[in-house]
Amino acid sequence: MDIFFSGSIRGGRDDVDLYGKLVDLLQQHGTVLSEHVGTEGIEADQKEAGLSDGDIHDQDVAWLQQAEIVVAEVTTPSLGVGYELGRAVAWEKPVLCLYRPDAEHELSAMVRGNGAVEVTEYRTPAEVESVLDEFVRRHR
Ligand code: 6K6
Repeated sequence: MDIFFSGSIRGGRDDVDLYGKLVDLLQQHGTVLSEHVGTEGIEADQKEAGLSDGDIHDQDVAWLQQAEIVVAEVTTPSLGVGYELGRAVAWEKPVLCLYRPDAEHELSAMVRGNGAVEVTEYRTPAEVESVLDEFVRRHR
């Protein structure tokens, strides 16, 4: 199964270690096309590789289109994550958003109020494991 994982990059990298753990969990179910979102130093790596913002946009949108499911960590607000969620919903992809309710920012109404998006609140990656299992099973 091809999976797109979405998480903040320029919106802030405070949660990068958590994204890495979520990517590890998702890799038990298939190929995480966007696994780089959970990797530290991605901006530097990609600048070194000579990738422009246009290259990154086009690659990510192609992976998003290819993916069978989309999982987003939405606790750190990010324009790019919001954009990817909008595209995924328009393509009628199954979308699961993971949100930590003790966070500084209240979740956007455009996510929580979106009937086409599932939102799960959690505190630790261990709590998400069974949610991911069940979400994958339903959309396989
Ligand atoms: C940019 C220029 C040179 O290197 C970079 C590295 N940046 C990105 N690389 C890969 N994916 C990205 C990058 N910036 C944003 N994205 C996509 O948008 C990812 O799929 C994330 O889910 C989302 C994050 O958006 P922002 O607005 O928080 O950056």
